[in-house]
Parts: sequence; structure tokens; C-alpha cells
Amino acid sequence: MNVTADTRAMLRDRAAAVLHGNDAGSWTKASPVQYPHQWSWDSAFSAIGWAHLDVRRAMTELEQLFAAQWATGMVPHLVFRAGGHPYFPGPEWWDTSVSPAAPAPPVKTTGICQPPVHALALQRIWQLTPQARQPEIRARIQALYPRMVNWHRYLATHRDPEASGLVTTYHPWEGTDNSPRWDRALERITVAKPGPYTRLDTSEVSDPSQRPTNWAYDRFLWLVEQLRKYRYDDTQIYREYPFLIKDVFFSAILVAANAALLDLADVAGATDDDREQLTRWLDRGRAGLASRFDTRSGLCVDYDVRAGEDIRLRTFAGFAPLFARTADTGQRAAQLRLLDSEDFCGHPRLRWRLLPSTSPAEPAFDPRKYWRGPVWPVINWLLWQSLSLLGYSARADEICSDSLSQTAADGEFGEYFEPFTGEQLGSPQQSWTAAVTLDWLAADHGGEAS
Ligand code: 2M8
Repeated sequence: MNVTADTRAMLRDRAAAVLHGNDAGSWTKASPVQYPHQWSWDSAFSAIGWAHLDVRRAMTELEQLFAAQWATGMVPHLVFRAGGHPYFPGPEWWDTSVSPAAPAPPVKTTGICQPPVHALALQRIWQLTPQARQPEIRARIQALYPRMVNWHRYLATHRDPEASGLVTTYHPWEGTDNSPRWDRALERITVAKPGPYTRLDTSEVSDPSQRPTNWAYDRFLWLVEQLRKYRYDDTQIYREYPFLIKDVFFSAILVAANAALLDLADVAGATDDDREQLTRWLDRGRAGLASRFDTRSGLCVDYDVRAGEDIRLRTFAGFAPLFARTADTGQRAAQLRLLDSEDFCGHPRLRWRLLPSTSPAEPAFDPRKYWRGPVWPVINWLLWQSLSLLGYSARADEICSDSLSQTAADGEFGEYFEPFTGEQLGSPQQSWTAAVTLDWLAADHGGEAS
């Protein structure tokens, strides 16, 4: 289906209205009811959307998020904001005051993090900055840049004490919560009795069965209690904590983000030291991902550090070499073949040839359940960007137009989509869905003025 000019105008107005509707002034709610605070990677994607409406507002989004950065350099997965809809687990559950690295009150955050897409947002903001605004935006980029380098340093050191080039994640909430990638590691936690709690997430969506199970939630919350017990101290967590995963998707995003910071180095006036470190982390990340590439399946494989086991599942994360824009032409060719095979975008039942979160050929696949099958627009945005930059423009264009058709089908901006029917699922008016739609609309037009 081709998206007509009228539909594009409608999508643009509605996407802008979603961002404006979720705008809390200097930060954007991930969604109005289900996610009423500032989530880290949602916020970075929102900044990409804002860059099409107002580049100053886009910068403010990132600056506000980084104002909650920890002394370690970690950018927290969520910054709690006053007012708004109730959300569980709130700041009391996390109680990050136990850590000397947490930001001082009144700033309240969680104690984990999410994929570092922020540098990609900063790069996009600069690309979209009109000439007249360049002096101001350049100065703001120069102020923010060292904080971003620190964020990447945290991931390259605290989260990779082995210097493997692979980031270790501590919690399913560090990105793709309910993904079957975490099932075995969660199953190993046999006794998970967190303190008493009441879930709110299941009452906010029309169909609670799309959300993680109570069994999973017990483990999610128990893991937070353990992190709190270790005062969110990475050294202690590494020594004793039961859930440590070398996450190839997270690692691939760090590679792409390091490349983005290097690309901005002149604009930001980066020091020689910063440039050298970013290059080192970039090379190390590429080598780490290469070491996790499985030639037999054509996918990159996560690694469970505690169990000493590979995590062999067909999910979007296996395309880490594409997300990291690997220079290895053999890996690229293998991944592109696999991408359009029946295991992924070539599955005959898919409504659009978009990358589902889990392969329909995988036993754990569920087309309606959170990260177990549905299509996430932001994941397809990351793939689209990588394929464009790698020069596969025809395939990238298809992802762009299929994604626009998917959203246009009922003109709403759902959190995720049923891959066979295209039905919008999860939380409505999701900011990042609106944001990447704005970016796709502009790309389809060959860029637009801000
Ligand atoms: C989802 O995560 C939250 C917890 O952080 C949840 O399930 O309640 C994930 O999709 C995560 O990646 C995303 O950042 C967040 C807000 O969109 O929702």
C-alpha cells in the first residue's frame, strides 16, 4: 500500500499532536497513562520527533534526561516526574538513595539503564538544525557531549569489566522486558518472593494478557530488590547478582552510538582523548559482536554470564551486526538473506515485511504478547537507519513505507503492532511511535525544514 499525500499530512498532524499531548514542558511522557514518566530511550526517540517540530525543544529533551545522570555516568532507565498518572514500581521500590552515585534529591530515578540511542538522537538533531539556529544548538551540543561520552564510558567499563566489547545487562527492564531471550535466566531464579505489591500495568491496557505474567513480574521486582541490596554498586553486582547477560542488541546500539559521537566530534569540539576512547570502544564493540556471530544460524547470540550459556533464540536482537552496521560483507549478506527469509520478514502470514520482535518460527513466539512477536516501530527505525547507512536503500525504503502504512492503517500511534493483522496493541499514543513516524515522513520527502 502506498501512503498518499493526504494520509501523510494526516499522519504528520496526528504524530505532532501525540508529542504535544505528551509534552510536559521540558520532557515527554513515554505515553499518557501507561508510562507517565521520562523513560530513557523513549525520550531519545521523542527528541528525534521533536527535531522535526522544534530543534530547541529536542535539545531540551536530552538535556533534561542527562540532568538525572548518575555519578558513574549511567543514564537511568526512568526519571520519575511529579504529578501525572500513578505508576508502579515507583521511586520507593527503587530507593536509589542507598547509592552514593545516584543524583541528589529531588531528582528521583530507577537504578538501571536502557539502550544508548541518545547519540543517534543528538546526531539527528544536528542534521535537522536550520542554519539560523546552528550557533545556539552547537553550543548546547558542546555542553552535552562530554556527558554522553561519560555515559558511553560507563557502559564500556562498569558494564563490561571483561573489556569484551559487549555490554552486560542486569534486568529485563533494560530494554525488551518480556522477550523470550530472558526466559531461561529468569527460570533459574527459583525463589523470587518480592515484598507485597500491586501491579498497575495490567489495568491500563485493554487486554492484560499482552503484558508479562505475574511469574515474570515477581522476578522483575525481586531482581530490583537485589540490586537495591547491592546499593546499585556495579562491582558488587558483578560479584554476586544472579542475572547478568551479554546483550548483543544493547552492545550493537552502543557501537552505532559511538560512531554517532565520533561523527559529531568536530561540531562538539571533542578532545583528542575523547576521540581516541570513542574509537577504542567502537572497535572493541565490533570485535565483541563478531565473537558472538554464529555462522550456522546467521545470527548474533546473547550470552548468559552467570550460567555460562549461549542464548540461542531467533529474535530481532540476532541482527546486531546490522544494527551495528558491520563492515563484514559476509555477515551482512547472511543477515540480509535471513532478514527476508520465512523466519523473519518473509514469513507468509506477515501483514507487512517488518521485523517482528521474535521470529514466528520460534516456539516462544506469540503475536500479541509484549516483545514475544509484535512489531515495534522503533526497532524497525533502527534497522531502517542502519540499512540506509549501509547503502541498502531499496530495502530501507520498503521498511519506511511499510512502517508508514502500518501506522496509517488506523491512524493511531500504538506501542506495538500484531505482525499478522497489523492491529495496534499495548498502550495508545506512544510518543516514540509518533516520533519515528515524523522522521520517516520527512525521509520519504527527502528531508524537511524545522
Ligand atoms: C516497556 O518497559 C516498561 C518498564 O520499563 C514496562 O513494561 O512497564 C519497554 O517496552 C521499554 O523498552 C520501554 O522503554 C517502556 C516505555 O515505552 O515500556
